[in-house]
Amino acid sequence: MSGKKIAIRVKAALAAGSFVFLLCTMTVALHAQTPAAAAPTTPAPTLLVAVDQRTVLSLNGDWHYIVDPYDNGLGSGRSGYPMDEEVPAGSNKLQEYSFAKSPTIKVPGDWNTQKDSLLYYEGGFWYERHFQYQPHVGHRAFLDIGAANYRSRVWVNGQLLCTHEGGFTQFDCEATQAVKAGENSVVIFVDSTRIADGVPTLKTDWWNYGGLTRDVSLVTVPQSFIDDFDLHLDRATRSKIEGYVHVEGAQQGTRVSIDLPEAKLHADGVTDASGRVAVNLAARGLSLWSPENPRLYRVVLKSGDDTLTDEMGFRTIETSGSEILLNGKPIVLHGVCIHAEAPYRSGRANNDQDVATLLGWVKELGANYVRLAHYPHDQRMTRLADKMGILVWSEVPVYWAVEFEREDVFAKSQQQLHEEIRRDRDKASVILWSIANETPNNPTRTTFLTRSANFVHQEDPTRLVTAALLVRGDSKTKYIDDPLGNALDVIGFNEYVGWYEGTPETADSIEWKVAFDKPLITSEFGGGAKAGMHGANDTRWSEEYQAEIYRHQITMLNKIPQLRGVTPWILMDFRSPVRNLPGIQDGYNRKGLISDQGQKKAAFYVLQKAYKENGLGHAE
Ligand code: GCB
Repeated sequence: MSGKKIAIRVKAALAAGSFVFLLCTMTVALHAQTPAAAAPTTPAPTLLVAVDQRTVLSLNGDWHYIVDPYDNGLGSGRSGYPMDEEVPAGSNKLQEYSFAKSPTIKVPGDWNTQKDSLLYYEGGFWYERHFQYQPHVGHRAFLDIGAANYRSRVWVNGQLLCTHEGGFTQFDCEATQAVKAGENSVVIFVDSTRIADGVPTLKTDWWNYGGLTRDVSLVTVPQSFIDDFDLHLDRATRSKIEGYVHVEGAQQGTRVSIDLPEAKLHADGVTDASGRVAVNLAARGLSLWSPENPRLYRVVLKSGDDTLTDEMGFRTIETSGSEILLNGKPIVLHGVCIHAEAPYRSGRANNDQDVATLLGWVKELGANYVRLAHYPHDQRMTRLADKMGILVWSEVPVYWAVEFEREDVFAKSQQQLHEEIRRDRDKASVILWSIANETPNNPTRTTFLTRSANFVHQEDPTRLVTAALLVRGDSKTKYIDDPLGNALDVIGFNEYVGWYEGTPETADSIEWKVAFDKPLITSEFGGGAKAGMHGANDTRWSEEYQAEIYRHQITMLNKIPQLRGVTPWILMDFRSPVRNLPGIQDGYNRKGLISDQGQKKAAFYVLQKAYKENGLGHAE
């Protein structure tokens, strides 16, 4: 990105054959509840993994809603909506709300694209529905929320269960004491107001889709249950599955078993005082996961009355000098960035069809990799990436200039990283955790993000840490030397030569100076085009102009020896409130290779050719 663009943005942002089970005594603290404890709100202490693999009571569907820009329903007494009271007909009681008489909206789904009048709405919003439930003796119940953007509070039968901040990560509220036999009420208040001390902060180049944007369900588990596990191939020999299983509420000595039936692997062990069993399982001969061979194994975990089944691939990812090694072999990442924007209908992508369309296009492009920008996407995305053999960069919305000087903002970002990693550490596709995008280069920022990188390395030592950095320089020389690079395993850098800076040919004479002997990924480049608009190669917004940028960029990027990956910006046009050029943008960022209505632009084919001919980036 150009210096000018940086300046504008920073300014704007200111306003385990032999099977061995070992008791784990040391590493427990590493995965304990540290980030949650440090968080500014009161995140529920339990975070369930692989909820999508459990049998749950789905609460998706129609919910009553009340738009509440003045937070009126948060008031006490008769104005408080959480009690979810309905006054019988003919009563003299004064009640100024009624969920039963209020309209309904779909969950999952952002509110903005479900009702015309709510397109630009940001603020408080109440959701309500009833559900039938039969509590099971000796079991616990959790309300699982895939994502609620941005701040939320959850009540069951008038009892406040939890609050949560962060719009793109899953959380679980324990409802064991609140649920009753028969009919139950659940009320959720979601507030999408952008806040300066939020993650992200006030300004983003994407739509602030509010609401319960992902699946909501009630999960019933035995008194003691598997809430977390990490199983991965060891980097040194690639013939052991290492990690742990954690059983929430387990007495010391509780038995846990692991089975991979297709691989005929079995192990069992007992929990330590913290409910954890360390895993060290000899697993020679596994068919390793890769884009060419996205082999998944059924993994069955059992402890007492709880059984959790998952589907997992096994592979290693590491770097060596400027190489990225997948299963020990150099790999080049041919990718594209994706926003969680629903094709054809706009709004947040939230169903199987949405993700199948997006990742289908990725395959058609000839890519083996995606950058899921700029926040964790729906779990369907990483599940499907696992199945399709698409490698993934996953990110938290530490975007542009968040308030790096604030410790509570650091805690929020850390909480989001924790929630993201916990949900997706069972996915072989995910190889990179990105801690930030385009952040200003200053010591406060560098300290903040170095702490983030250290935190991620601690939480997940098996994957690589990256960030999309800005570059500096002029139209002749560009420098990739942001000191944050020292804390990263892989350097991502964004640049918009030919769009925000110069013309497509400007790329021809640029020399790149790189301060790190680490793998480089061009995490963004590109330019806008209105699908169907044709013109000369130098006509802005034409498909030809965008295609020309791609041609020159490909030639330029191939001159950078450490280049090991690219994710141009972006697969599909997406809504953004900062893109208002009438007739061209109309509220959409038009840098997609495909329009929001699925029309492929000329640049799509330029990139496809480069990928199919293996003509972009080389491993040594
Ligand atoms: C960027 C940002 C991305 C924007 C893109 C653009 O550098 O990382 O979020 O959407 O540029 O289109 O300007």
